[in-house]
Amino acid sequence: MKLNKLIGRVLVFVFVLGLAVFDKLSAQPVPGKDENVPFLVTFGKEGQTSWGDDSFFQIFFFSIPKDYKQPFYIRIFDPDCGGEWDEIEGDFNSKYLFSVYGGKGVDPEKNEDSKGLLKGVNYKAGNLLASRVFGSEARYDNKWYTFGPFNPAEGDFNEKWNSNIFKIVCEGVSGDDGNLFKYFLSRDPANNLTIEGGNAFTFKYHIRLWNDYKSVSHIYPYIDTGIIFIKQSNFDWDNDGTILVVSKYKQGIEVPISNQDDWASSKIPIEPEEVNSSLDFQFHKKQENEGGLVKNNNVVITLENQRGDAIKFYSSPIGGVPIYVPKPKITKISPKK
Ligand SMILES: [Ca+2]
Ligand SMILES: [Ca+2]
Ligand SMILES: [Ca+2]
Ligand SMILES: [Ca+2]
Repeated sequence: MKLNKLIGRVLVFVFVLGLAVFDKLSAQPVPGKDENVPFLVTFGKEGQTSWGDDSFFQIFFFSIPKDYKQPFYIRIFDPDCGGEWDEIEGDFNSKYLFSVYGGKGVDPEKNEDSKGLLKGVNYKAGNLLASRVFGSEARYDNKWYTFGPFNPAEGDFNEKWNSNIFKIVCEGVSGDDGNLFKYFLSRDPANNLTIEGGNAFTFKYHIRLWNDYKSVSHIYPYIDTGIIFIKQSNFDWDNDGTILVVSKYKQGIEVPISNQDDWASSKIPIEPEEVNSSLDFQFHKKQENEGGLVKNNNVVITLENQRGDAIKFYSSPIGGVPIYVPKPKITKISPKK
C-alpha cells in the first residue's frame, strides 16, 4: 500500500472513531441531543389530564458502564415550578418530589414493576439514595440542582448491558401546575460533564413539544431480538401535526395521533432488518396552513412489543440515528439457455 493511501485510511479511521466517541459523549442530556425535545413535563396530581399528563409522575433510568468507577451526579435543570419555563394554572402552588434509587429492584429487565406502567404497583423498589421536594423556588428557577455524589456500585447491575442501573422518579405530589425540567448525568457536581458510554432511557415519555412550526422532535425506541411488531400509544396530542416512523427500512409510516385528553394507538410491523437497531419516531408540528400553531403541547408516548412488554427509548439512540436506505430496484434477468 502506498504511504499516502495508508495515511488516508488512518485518517478516515480516526475520523470514524472520533464520531463514535462523540456519539457516546453526547448521551447524557435528558432529553437527548438527537431527540430535540425541549423539556420533560410532570403535572401536580390535582391537575387535569387534559393538560397533557395522564399520570402525574414519570420515571427515568440511567445506565453507567461497569468500568466507570468514579462518583457521578444527577443534575436537574429548573427543578422548581414557578418563574421561567413552567406552566401555570391559576397560581403556582404545586410541589414535586424527585427521588433517586439504586440497588436491587431498580433494573426494569429484572423487575417489571420498576417501569412504572401499571397502576397500583410499587415502582419505587430499590434503595432510596437521595430525594428533595421542589415548589416555586427562585433559588432553583432557570438553574441547575445537583443530586449526588453517587457511587456507581450502588446501582442495580445488568449483565446484558454490563452497566449499573439507577432510577429517578419525579412525582407531582400536590397542586395542578406543569413542571418543565431536564436531566443531565454528569461526572461533575457543578458542570455538565458526560460519562463515556453512559445513557438514559424510559418506557413512558412525558414531554413538551416545541412552540414553533419548524422544530421536529424524535424518540428512538430500541428494537430488541424477537420483536415482530410494536404498538405505539400516544396521549393528548391535541391533533398536532404528524408522527412519522422512520428506519433504514421505513421511509416514513404515519401513525394515528390523539386529540384532547385521549389515547391513540396503532401497530407497526417490524422487519428482520430492523432488529437490534433503533427506530426514529418523528414529531412534526401542525403547520400554519393546517390550522396554526398548537402551543404548550404536553404529550405522553409509550411503546410495547407483540407480547405487551414495554419498549425502552434511549436518550442517545443505540446504533445511532437510523437513516432510510431506499431499496435498489431489482431487474429480473432471464436465465441463459
Ligand atoms: Ca421555573
Ligand atoms: Ca396552580
Ligand atoms: Ca421547572
Ligand atoms: Ca397536549
